[in-house]
Amino acid sequence: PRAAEASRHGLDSESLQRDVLENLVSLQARYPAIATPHDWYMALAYSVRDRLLVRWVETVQSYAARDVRIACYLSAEFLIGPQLGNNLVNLGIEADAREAMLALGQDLDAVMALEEEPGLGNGGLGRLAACYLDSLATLEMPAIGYGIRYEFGIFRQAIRDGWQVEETDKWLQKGNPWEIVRPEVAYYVNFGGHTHSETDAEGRFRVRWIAANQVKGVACDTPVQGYRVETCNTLRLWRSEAVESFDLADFNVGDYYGAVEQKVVSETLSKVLYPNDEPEMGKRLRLAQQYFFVSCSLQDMLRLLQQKGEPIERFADVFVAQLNDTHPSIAVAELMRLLLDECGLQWGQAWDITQRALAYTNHTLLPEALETWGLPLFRGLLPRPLEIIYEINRRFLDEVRQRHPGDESRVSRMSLIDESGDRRIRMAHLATVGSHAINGVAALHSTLLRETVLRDFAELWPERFHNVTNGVTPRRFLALCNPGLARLLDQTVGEGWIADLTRLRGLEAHADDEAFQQRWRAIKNANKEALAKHIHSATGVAVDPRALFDIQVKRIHEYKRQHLNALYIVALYQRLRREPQLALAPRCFVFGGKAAPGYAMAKLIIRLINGIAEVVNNDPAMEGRLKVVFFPNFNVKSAHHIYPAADLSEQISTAGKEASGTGNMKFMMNGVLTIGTLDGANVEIREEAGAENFFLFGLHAQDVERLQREGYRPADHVTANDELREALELIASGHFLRGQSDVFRPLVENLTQWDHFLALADYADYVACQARVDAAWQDPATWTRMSILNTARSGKFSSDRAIREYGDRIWGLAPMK
Ligand code: 26R
Repeated sequence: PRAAEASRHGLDSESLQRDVLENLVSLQARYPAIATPHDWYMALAYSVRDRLLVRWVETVQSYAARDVRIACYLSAEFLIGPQLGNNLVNLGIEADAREAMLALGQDLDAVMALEEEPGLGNGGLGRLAACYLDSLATLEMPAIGYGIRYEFGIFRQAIRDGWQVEETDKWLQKGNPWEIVRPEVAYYVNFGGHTHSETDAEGRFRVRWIAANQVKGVACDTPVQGYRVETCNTLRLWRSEAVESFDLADFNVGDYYGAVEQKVVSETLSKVLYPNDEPEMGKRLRLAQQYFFVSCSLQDMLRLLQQKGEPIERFADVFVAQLNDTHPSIAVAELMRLLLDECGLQWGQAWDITQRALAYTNHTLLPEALETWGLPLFRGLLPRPLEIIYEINRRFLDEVRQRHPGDESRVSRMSLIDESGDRRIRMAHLATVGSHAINGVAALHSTLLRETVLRDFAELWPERFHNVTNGVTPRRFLALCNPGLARLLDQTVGEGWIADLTRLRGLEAHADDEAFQQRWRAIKNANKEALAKHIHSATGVAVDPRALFDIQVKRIHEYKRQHLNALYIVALYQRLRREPQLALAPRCFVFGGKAAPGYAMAKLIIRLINGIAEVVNNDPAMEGRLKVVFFPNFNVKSAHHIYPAADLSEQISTAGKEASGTGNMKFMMNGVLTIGTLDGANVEIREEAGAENFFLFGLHAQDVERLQREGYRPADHVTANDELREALELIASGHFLRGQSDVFRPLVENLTQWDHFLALADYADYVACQARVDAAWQDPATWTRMSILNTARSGKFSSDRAIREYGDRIWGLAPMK
């Protein structure tokens, strides 16, 4: 059907091979004899990109021409991971590419391993956005992802002397073949200055924002190919640049160095991703980043509307924008500003469009992670949006007063401005008031959201509150990263599972089949051997693939309780030392995850894990019994090796604290059993898998809430449990830090005095649960059956299901061919 099909778009291995060779010369200026591995990577990447471009152009054209609603996913983070392998899978040409590269004397896996991943996100929230883009394209739903093209993504984590050390992420150093920069798609964004009211030519009142500064945003596009469909959507990331004419003309005529300095300041805006999933109060640059990408994105949507020949009144019929947490919540004020000040609409109509166009997803209930901005900072940077927020608040609080006359405490609880202490803007309130739909990311989380953080709002507008349980893409996290298992699934339930994960139910019939179990185990063992090699090359530690691989990978945070896991390992270590004949199965504990650079306790937990690893791994008595590994720099790339090789998935956050979790789902798909609390999506994972196929322990969310309300005393648990007390004492003694006894003191004291996340309260039950894990592992038939059933019942956790729910319940948007 396509004119140029023959030349650069053939999907067979011969045309791929020809184009790789051609690109090697024309783009890398190399011939095979002198080509570096990186040259081969680039040549192949460009060949694959060519094959995406045809679909991309046609997809964009069809959205422009047809009467469709477009979902815009606004997110400060898109943790998309390596692109080559995923694009090969989604185009359905992995086997052909392998053949083509082999004919050229290259190994596809080795070539793929060279790719630097774009680490444009911190963890769950950013990776979720990437999974959702994959599903939107696969379901052929019109969508654009909007975000920031950080020059430096999440830092690279090195471990020196057991401590985390942050190194800069230079992902763009060798070029990025997946990106198309569009200098002609650019918008100006205002900062600072003041506002000025005037009456325009038609006698209408208008506000003008006289900015002190302007920055230009340039579109950098990445194609997002759906799985074996014609749709290829766009991820549009904004890069900041200086507006040269601005300062030169208005201020610094002739001031060349001043103008260059201005350029540097402007470019700083998209320079670096904030690595914190912790509150970073008063980070002016972070607010500037948020406003920058939101303003560019909304201006882009207005321009696309115009291109479609649609009037402004139709904005919300053509676009719906999903706010990924509060980071883009300034969109509420910015869309109002554009509609009022730039398009000349009246308040009522502008507000109606804004509310219909926006929807907000909350990803955390932790009070310290709820964004607020101090008024002086906000006013200095965004004077006009602030005026609009005041007016939104005035009208909103009138509505509250009308519904609840005389209830001024409710009014101050709900206000967009927190007036207790220094005045701050509550971004979650702004996002909620400006949206037609608000959702949490797992059933429990959505319930708690309605009952706690947004309780008053849920009472006012119950119909606006929803749940959409998170999901992850089975393309990347099963088909791509676990080819051995994928092949077995193809043979057993047919290839349809990749686009309809509920088909994995067909595995249930084989769960007790001995021959099938054996194949299942063989695949797992091969994956474990592969991970053992990666562990060895990354850490120097030799691990035995026959041991139970017990893995916790996620950001390091007290609420996620890596230290609960660590406490158990210390207790186990002491038990094994005392009773060498103990019949416990050999275990290999693997940890991975980054700590926010300013989060001292999280860094200390990393040091503790490495200290335990050093002692345990060097103790001859532990040989063949216990190993501990901290896998450095956990990211999407290393995740590909980790999830398929795990036996046990640690999901042990304090109940009520983890909004959903998504790693839990990636493990489950790969046939990994969960040891977990009733938190986030664990609740639903257990429901789907069946209680008998899930290792449950710990307090329920209500118990946690009650304990904390009534006064929790962690020391009581220490007194009552000798093993726990001895473990804490051993840690405090400096045993895991070459005898330095002061370093882990803060950690131990924090636990015994405060223990904000109830690790000690859950300790005994966790240990008891680990004993059940051990027993189940000792019977391979039981374990394998449970493993098969976990994969079989993981269908719900596909991001395809989640995106269908967003489409049906929130966006009013259906798949389109
Ligand atoms: C305020 C700011 C510094 C900030 C706070 C928190 C920035 C980033 C975060 C990270 C949060 C919002 C996050 O990543 N939440 C995670 O979202 C996942 C996807 O929904 C969930 O699975 C996970 O439970 C949740 O912690």
